[in-house]
Amino acid sequence: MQIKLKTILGAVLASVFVTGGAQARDFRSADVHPLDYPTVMFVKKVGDIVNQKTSGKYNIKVFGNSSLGSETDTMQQVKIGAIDMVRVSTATFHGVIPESLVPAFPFIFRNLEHFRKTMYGPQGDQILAAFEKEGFIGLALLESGSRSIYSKKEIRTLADVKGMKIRVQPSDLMISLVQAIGANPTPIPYAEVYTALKTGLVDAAENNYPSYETSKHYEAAPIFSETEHVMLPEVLVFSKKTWDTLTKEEQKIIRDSVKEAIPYYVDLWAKKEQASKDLTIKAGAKYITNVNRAEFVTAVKPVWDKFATTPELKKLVQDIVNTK
Ligand code: GTR
Repeated sequence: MQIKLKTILGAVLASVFVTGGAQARDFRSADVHPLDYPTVMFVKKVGDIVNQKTSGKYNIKVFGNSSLGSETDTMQQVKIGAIDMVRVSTATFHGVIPESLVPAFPFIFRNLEHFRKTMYGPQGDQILAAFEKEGFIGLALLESGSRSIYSKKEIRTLADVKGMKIRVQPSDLMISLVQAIGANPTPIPYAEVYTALKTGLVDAAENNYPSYETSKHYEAAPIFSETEHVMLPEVLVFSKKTWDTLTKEEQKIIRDSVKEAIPYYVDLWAKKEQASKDLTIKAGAKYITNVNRAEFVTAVKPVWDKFATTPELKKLVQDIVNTK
């Protein structure tokens, strides 16, 4: 706790400094991933562009490796303006912003192209706009591959996961998803999952290739079974508290810079997925591809009905499904 307080204090002190007479400012952004992970590199890139467009007035400093706290902690700190920005999984907002649930509906995206058309398109904009009423400025949704289950055993059928203890992100939807496939969900913050797998607190976790690799989860759970049950996006948000202190022009610069950096991220992400897969295979991980996905699709269908609770959410779901 003391270490965390020190880090936060350091972050606050580092955020305002004086260069050449004009006051310059670093926005502080949090991430759970290491500093060379695509989401972190993306936010740094946004900072470079903002810096250039504001002639050095603003930049972004990213605090990675969960150093400012878990995704839930940092989301709350952004709400009160103690941190300016955060990049988290949209799962972090499931209990706060109902629209953020929809892209986590299991198997809602047919493929990456479908994801991109909707999440970088009108439905993504609708979801981002919903953040504002809760004190956040939604800046970008980002692709994050698909999530699959990994453990010490091979998973091909529903029978294989029955009764397994599976770590999930702290989200009611993710809990329901794992219950729907007949397993036992355990919500745990990301930074604690490695130990949970190592000690046997859980039998399995689920994530994409880059997280599987960089977190070293593959050491404790060397069999990655491609269930591909969800493609939920990452999200970058800005604190409305800080945002409201900026001029309209500065706000536009930040929004434009985020848009400009997305192609850089998409390229980085594709390369990282491949590199992570290669690295884990070299380290001894095994990938199971012949999963009976149809069984999983049927089992998780009730999750859609449970979380599409209003006419507005049902319409958002339909708009995504109907996008060809
Ligand atoms: C990763 C995601 C993180 C975090 C993590 C988790 O894919 O990028 O933001 O949510 O999953 O499972 O906790």
